[in-house]
Amino acid sequence: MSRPDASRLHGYPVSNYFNAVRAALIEKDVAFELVLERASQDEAFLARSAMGKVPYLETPQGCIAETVAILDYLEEAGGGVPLLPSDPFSRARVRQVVNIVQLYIEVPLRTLFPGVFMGGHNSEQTIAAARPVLDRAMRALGHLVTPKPFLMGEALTTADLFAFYTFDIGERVARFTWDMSLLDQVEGLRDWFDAMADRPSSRAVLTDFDAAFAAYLRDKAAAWQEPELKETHHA
Ligand SMILES: N[C@@H](CCC(=O)N[C@@H](CS)C(=O)NCC(=O)O)C(=O)O
Repeated sequence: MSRPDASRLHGYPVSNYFNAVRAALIEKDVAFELVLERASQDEAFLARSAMGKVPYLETPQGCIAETVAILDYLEEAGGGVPLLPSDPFSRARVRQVVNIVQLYIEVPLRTLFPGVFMGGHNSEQTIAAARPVLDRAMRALGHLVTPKPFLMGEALTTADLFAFYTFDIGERVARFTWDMSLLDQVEGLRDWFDAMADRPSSRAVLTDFDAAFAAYLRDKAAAWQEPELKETHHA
Protein backbone atom coordinates (compact mmCIF):
# COMPACT_ATOMS: atom_id res chain seq x y z
CA MET A 1 0.00 0.00 0.00
CA SER A 2 1.44 3.40 -0.90
CA ARG A 3 1.91 5.80 1.95
CA PRO A 4 0.83 9.42 1.71
CA ASP A 5 4.07 10.64 3.24
CA ALA A 6 5.72 11.15 -0.14
CA SER A 7 2.92 13.49 -1.22
CA ARG A 8 3.18 16.97 -2.66
CA LEU A 9 0.17 19.22 -2.19
CA HIS A 10 -0.41 21.72 -4.99
CA GLY A 11 -2.49 24.87 -4.64
CA TYR A 12 -2.43 28.33 -3.11
CA PRO A 13 -3.23 29.63 0.36
CA VAL A 14 -6.27 31.76 -0.58
CA SER A 15 -8.17 28.53 -1.29
CA ASN A 16 -10.24 27.15 1.57
CA TYR A 17 -10.10 23.73 -0.11
CA PHE A 18 -6.31 23.78 -0.32
CA ASN A 19 -6.14 24.99 3.28
CA ALA A 20 -8.38 22.16 4.54
CA VAL A 21 -6.12 19.53 2.95
CA ARG A 22 -2.97 21.26 4.16
CA ALA A 23 -4.38 21.34 7.69
CA ALA A 24 -5.28 17.63 7.43
CA LEU A 25 -1.69 16.79 6.45
CA ILE A 26 -0.36 18.81 9.39
CA GLU A 27 -2.86 17.24 11.81
CA LYS A 28 -2.01 13.75 10.53
CA ASP A 29 1.62 14.58 11.17
CA VAL A 30 2.82 13.04 7.93
CA ALA A 31 5.61 14.49 5.81
CA PHE A 32 4.54 16.41 2.73
CA GLU A 33 5.73 19.20 0.48
CA LEU A 34 3.78 22.25 -0.60
CA VAL A 35 3.89 23.35 -4.22
CA LEU A 36 2.38 26.80 -4.64
CA GLU A 37 0.46 26.82 -7.88
CA ARG A 38 -2.61 28.64 -9.21
CA ALA A 39 -5.53 26.86 -10.85
CA SER A 40 -5.36 26.71 -14.63
CA GLN A 41 -7.13 25.42 -17.71
CA ASP A 42 -3.86 24.65 -19.52
CA GLU A 43 -3.61 21.15 -20.94
CA ALA A 44 -0.59 20.32 -18.78
CA PHE A 45 -2.49 21.35 -15.64
CA LEU A 46 -5.65 19.48 -16.70
CA ALA A 47 -3.59 16.31 -17.00
CA ARG A 48 -2.98 16.63 -13.26
CA SER A 49 -6.29 18.09 -12.11
CA ALA A 50 -9.02 17.29 -14.64
CA MET A 51 -11.32 20.20 -13.68
CA GLY A 52 -8.41 22.62 -13.62
CA LYS A 53 -8.88 23.27 -9.90
CA VAL A 54 -6.73 23.26 -6.81
CA PRO A 55 -5.90 21.54 -4.60
CA TYR A 56 -4.48 18.40 -6.07
CA LEU A 57 -2.20 15.89 -4.44
CA GLU A 58 0.76 14.43 -6.25
CA THR A 59 1.34 10.88 -5.04
CA PRO A 60 3.82 8.22 -6.15
CA GLN A 61 1.01 6.73 -8.27
CA GLY A 62 -0.26 9.94 -9.85
CA CYS A 63 -2.36 12.98 -9.03
CA ILE A 64 -5.69 13.18 -7.21
CA ALA A 65 -7.95 16.23 -7.23
CA GLU A 66 -11.20 17.01 -5.39
CA THR A 67 -10.75 17.66 -1.71
CA VAL A 68 -12.99 14.89 -0.38
CA ALA A 69 -11.18 12.35 -2.55
CA ILE A 70 -7.82 13.62 -1.31
CA LEU A 71 -8.93 13.49 2.33
CA ASP A 72 -10.22 9.94 1.88
CA TYR A 73 -7.01 8.89 0.15
CA LEU A 74 -4.92 10.24 3.01
CA GLU A 75 -7.05 8.29 5.43
CA GLU A 76 -7.07 5.05 3.48
CA ALA A 77 -3.46 5.08 2.39
CA GLY A 78 -2.61 4.81 6.05
CA GLY A 79 -0.09 6.62 8.13
CA GLY A 80 -0.48 9.43 10.58
CA VAL A 81 -3.13 10.42 13.06
CA PRO A 82 -6.60 9.21 11.93
CA LEU A 83 -9.09 11.92 11.06
CA LEU A 84 -12.06 9.58 10.69
CA PRO A 85 -13.63 7.40 13.39
CA SER A 86 -13.09 3.64 13.10
CA ASP A 87 -16.68 2.43 12.78
CA PRO A 88 -18.47 2.72 9.43
CA PHE A 89 -21.54 4.50 10.77
CA SER A 90 -19.55 7.27 12.47
CA ARG A 91 -17.32 7.63 9.40
CA ALA A 92 -20.42 8.05 7.25
CA ARG A 93 -21.75 10.74 9.58
CA VAL A 94 -18.50 12.67 9.22
CA ARG A 95 -18.73 12.42 5.43
CA GLN A 96 -22.39 13.47 5.57
CA VAL A 97 -21.38 16.68 7.33
CA VAL A 98 -18.50 17.35 4.91
CA ASN A 99 -20.89 16.88 1.98
CA ILE A 100 -23.52 19.20 3.43
CA VAL A 101 -20.92 21.87 4.18
CA GLN A 102 -19.43 21.61 0.70
CA LEU A 103 -22.57 21.40 -1.42
CA TYR A 104 -25.04 23.51 0.53
CA ILE A 105 -22.86 26.03 2.37
CA GLU A 106 -19.60 26.46 0.45
CA VAL A 107 -21.04 26.27 -3.06
CA PRO A 108 -23.90 28.79 -2.59
CA LEU A 109 -21.60 31.17 -0.72
CA ARG A 110 -19.06 30.83 -3.54
CA THR A 111 -21.64 32.19 -6.01
CA LEU A 112 -21.33 35.45 -4.03
CA PHE A 113 -17.53 35.67 -4.13
CA PRO A 114 -17.54 37.90 -7.25
CA GLY A 115 -19.37 40.77 -5.52
CA VAL A 116 -17.65 40.33 -2.16
CA PHE A 117 -14.04 39.45 -2.93
CA MET A 118 -13.49 39.87 -6.66
CA GLY A 119 -14.43 43.43 -7.52
CA GLY A 120 -17.65 42.36 -9.26
CA HIS A 121 -21.34 42.75 -8.48
CA ASN A 122 -23.83 40.23 -7.08
CA SER A 123 -27.31 40.57 -8.54
CA GLU A 124 -30.36 40.43 -6.27
CA GLN A 125 -31.25 37.22 -8.06
CA THR A 126 -27.92 35.55 -7.24
CA ILE A 127 -28.15 36.66 -3.61
CA ALA A 128 -31.74 35.44 -3.34
CA ALA A 129 -30.87 32.05 -4.87
CA ALA A 130 -28.06 31.38 -2.40
CA ARG A 131 -30.00 32.12 0.77
CA PRO A 132 -32.57 29.28 1.02
CA VAL A 133 -29.93 26.63 0.31
CA LEU A 134 -27.72 28.11 2.98
CA ASP A 135 -30.57 28.40 5.49
CA ARG A 136 -31.53 24.78 4.98
CA ALA A 137 -27.93 23.63 5.40
CA MET A 138 -27.42 25.64 8.58
CA ARG A 139 -30.62 24.10 9.96
CA ALA A 140 -29.27 20.65 9.02
CA LEU A 141 -26.02 21.33 10.84
CA GLY A 142 -28.05 22.25 13.90
CA HIS A 143 -29.46 18.69 13.78
CA LEU A 144 -26.17 16.96 13.03
CA VAL A 145 -23.46 18.60 15.11
CA THR A 146 -23.05 19.30 18.80
CA PRO A 147 -19.56 20.68 19.26
CA LYS A 148 -18.15 18.78 22.26
CA PRO A 149 -15.53 19.91 21.65
CA PHE A 150 -15.33 18.83 17.98
CA LEU A 151 -18.19 18.77 15.50
CA MET A 152 -18.65 15.01 15.65
CA GLY A 153 -17.66 14.46 19.27
CA GLU A 154 -14.44 13.97 21.15
CA ALA A 155 -11.99 13.63 18.25
CA LEU A 156 -10.95 15.96 15.48
CA THR A 157 -12.21 14.76 12.09
CA THR A 158 -12.11 15.91 8.49
CA ALA A 159 -15.52 17.53 9.14
CA ASP A 160 -13.87 20.00 11.53
CA LEU A 161 -11.16 20.89 9.06
CA PHE A 162 -13.42 21.18 6.04
CA ALA A 163 -16.02 23.21 7.94
CA PHE A 164 -13.47 25.47 9.62
CA TYR A 165 -12.02 26.74 6.35
CA THR A 166 -15.48 27.07 4.81
CA PHE A 167 -16.77 29.13 7.74
CA ASP A 168 -13.62 31.22 7.92
CA ILE A 169 -14.45 32.63 4.50
CA GLY A 170 -18.21 32.04 4.66
CA GLU A 171 -18.67 34.18 7.75
CA ARG A 172 -17.20 37.13 5.83
CA VAL A 173 -19.56 36.55 2.90
CA ALA A 174 -22.64 36.27 5.14
CA ARG A 175 -21.70 39.40 7.09
CA PHE A 176 -21.11 41.40 3.93
CA THR A 177 -24.20 40.17 2.11
CA TRP A 178 -26.83 39.92 4.84
CA ASP A 179 -25.11 41.41 7.89
CA MET A 180 -25.65 37.98 9.35
CA SER A 181 -23.49 35.48 11.23
CA LEU A 182 -23.49 31.81 10.27
CA LEU A 183 -21.59 30.80 13.39
CA ASP A 184 -24.29 32.19 15.67
CA GLN A 185 -26.94 29.96 14.09
CA VAL A 186 -25.82 26.71 15.70
CA GLU A 187 -25.27 26.39 19.43
CA GLY A 188 -21.60 26.03 20.28
CA LEU A 189 -20.39 26.73 16.74
CA ARG A 190 -18.67 30.02 17.55
CA ASP A 191 -16.76 28.50 20.49
CA TRP A 192 -15.82 25.55 18.28
CA PHE A 193 -14.59 27.97 15.58
CA ASP A 194 -12.49 29.96 18.07
CA ALA A 195 -10.96 26.77 19.48
CA MET A 196 -10.19 25.52 15.97
CA ALA A 197 -8.52 28.84 15.10
CA ASP A 198 -6.18 28.32 18.05
CA ARG A 199 -4.85 24.96 16.87
CA PRO A 200 -1.22 24.98 15.69
CA SER A 201 -2.32 23.63 12.28
CA SER A 202 -4.78 26.51 11.87
CA ARG A 203 -2.23 29.09 12.96
CA ALA A 204 0.26 27.88 10.38
CA VAL A 205 -2.32 27.75 7.60
CA LEU A 206 -4.00 31.04 8.51
CA THR A 207 -0.71 32.93 8.65
CA ASP A 208 -0.17 32.16 4.97
CA PHE A 209 -3.85 32.71 4.21
CA ASP A 210 -3.91 36.18 5.80
CA ALA A 211 -0.97 37.42 3.73
CA ALA A 212 -2.20 35.86 0.48
CA PHE A 213 -5.80 36.97 1.02
CA ALA A 214 -4.82 40.59 1.73
CA ALA A 215 -2.86 40.66 -1.54
CA TYR A 216 -5.77 39.00 -3.38
CA LEU A 217 -8.30 41.56 -2.07
CA ARG A 218 -6.05 44.45 -3.06
CA ASP A 219 -5.44 42.98 -6.49
CA LYS A 220 -9.16 42.48 -7.13
CA ALA A 221 -10.19 45.85 -5.64
CA ALA A 222 -12.60 43.83 -3.49
CA ALA A 223 -15.65 45.37 -1.86
CA TRP A 224 -14.88 43.36 1.28
CA GLN A 225 -12.33 44.82 3.67
CA GLU A 226 -10.99 42.99 6.68
CA PRO A 227 -12.45 44.64 9.82
CA GLU A 228 -9.09 45.92 11.12
CA LEU A 229 -8.35 47.50 7.72
CA LYS A 230 -11.79 49.06 7.65
CA GLU A 231 -11.19 50.64 11.07
CA THR A 232 -7.82 51.99 9.96
CA HIS A 233 -9.39 53.25 6.77
CA HIS A 234 -12.09 55.16 8.63
CA ALA A 235 -9.77 56.46 11.34
N1 LIG B 1 -14.72 20.60 -5.63
C1 LIG B 1 -13.34 21.08 -5.61
C2 LIG B 1 -13.38 22.59 -5.48
C3 LIG B 1 -12.00 23.22 -5.50
C4 LIG B 1 -12.08 24.67 -5.93
O1 LIG B 1 -13.16 25.22 -6.19
N2 LIG B 1 -10.91 25.30 -6.02
C5 LIG B 1 -10.84 26.66 -6.47
C6 LIG B 1 -9.92 27.44 -5.56
S1 LIG B 1 -10.70 27.63 -3.97
C7 LIG B 1 -10.28 26.68 -7.87
O2 LIG B 1 -9.39 25.92 -8.20
N3 LIG B 1 -10.85 27.55 -8.72
C8 LIG B 1 -10.42 27.72 -10.07
C9 LIG B 1 -11.50 27.36 -11.05
O3 LIG B 1 -12.60 26.95 -10.65
O4 LIG B 1 -11.23 27.51 -12.24
C10 LIG B 1 -12.60 20.42 -4.47
O5 LIG B 1 -13.27 19.76 -3.66
O6 LIG B 1 -11.38 20.46 -4.40
